[in-house]
Amino acid sequence: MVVGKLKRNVFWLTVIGITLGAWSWNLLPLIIVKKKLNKHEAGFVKTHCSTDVTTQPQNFNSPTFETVPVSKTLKVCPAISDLLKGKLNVTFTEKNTGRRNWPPTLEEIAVNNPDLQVGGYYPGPRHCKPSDNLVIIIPFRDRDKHMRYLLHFLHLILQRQQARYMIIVAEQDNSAIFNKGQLMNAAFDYASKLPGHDFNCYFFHDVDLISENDRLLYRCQGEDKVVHLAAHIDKYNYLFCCGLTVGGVLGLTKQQFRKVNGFSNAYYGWGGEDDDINARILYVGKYKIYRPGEKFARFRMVSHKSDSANPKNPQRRRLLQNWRARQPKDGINSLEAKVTSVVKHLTHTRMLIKIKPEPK
Ligand code: UDH
Ligand code: MN
Repeated sequence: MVVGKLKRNVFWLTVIGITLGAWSWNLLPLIIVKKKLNKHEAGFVKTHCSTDVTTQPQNFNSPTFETVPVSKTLKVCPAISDLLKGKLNVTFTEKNTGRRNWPPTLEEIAVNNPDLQVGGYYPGPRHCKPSDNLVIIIPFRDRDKHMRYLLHFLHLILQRQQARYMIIVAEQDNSAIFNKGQLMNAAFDYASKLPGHDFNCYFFHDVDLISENDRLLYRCQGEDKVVHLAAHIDKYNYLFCCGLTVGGVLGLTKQQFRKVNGFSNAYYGWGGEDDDINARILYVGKYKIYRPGEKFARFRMVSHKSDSANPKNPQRRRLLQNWRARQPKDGINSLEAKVTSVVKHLTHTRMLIKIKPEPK
């Protein structure tokens, strides 16, 4: 009798044991999955509000998903950005890039620079305030390929330098002899009056020059000196070219450019306008010229022939001799060029400019 009761108890205990064992064994994987899911979801919920956590694994460190607090009292960006790379691979040969179209199209450049705003305006990094409000002015006609090289490299360089900037391409609207000074003065006039902006630093930039190092800063250096960046160019074996000139890439503050009355409007064809503003800078503005050392200040020029509608100006030496007499009334205060259209691309603002015809 006692033995029979014992047997029955063992039987029921075994049944209960097996049932409990099977139940917990079945539950175990569910508990593990649940734990994993909770951990996974927590990350997404906190960082991204993503809708589909299972099919879209995201990189939490991706800058696209970074939530940056919007603050009106941003700190000034550090003097040297920590995004700089140093020496750049500047090449104009397709096969060195592994890409099919080189230089990239304007559309590709826009896609590569998703933070650009219409008109080629970059408002600066989200977490700090750039020191300058910078404009890059590019005198231009019929150098489409050069422009795409420059826009490709320059946007990346300026954004790594944590600049706030706009790029303006100042294009002559006819096939008459080129007048670089009038184009650059007209673009300065436009940019300096643009509502909603207060641009204080202007770099005048040949379309065919590309900086080989992003440590060369596109930045104004105070009111007592202007900045000449393009002193060492591969085409001239990186020798400081041509003695006096400030050609190629030149930066002035708004105040400095106004003080010297901008560029002369009188130089038609190649040469002279840079020597002329060099004299204005030294003797009217009494500014120093800051030239960063050759270690960083190195440029490549896209190779080109001289343009038939930009022949050497035979008058350039004669004009330069009387630069001082002309300076007070030849410049931004006497500009007669007319802006015929302004088109705002994502990558740049394109101005078409009708220059004053050359006096006969
Ligand atoms: N520019 C144009 N289109 C022109 C002429 C000039 O866009 O038709 C602009 C452009 O920004 C260019 C700048 O003006 O970079 C200066 O003109 P340039 O590049 O012709 O001047 P550079 O001093 O030319 O480089 C030297 C003469 C080249 C002769 C080469 C012979 N091997
Ligand atoms: Mn050139």
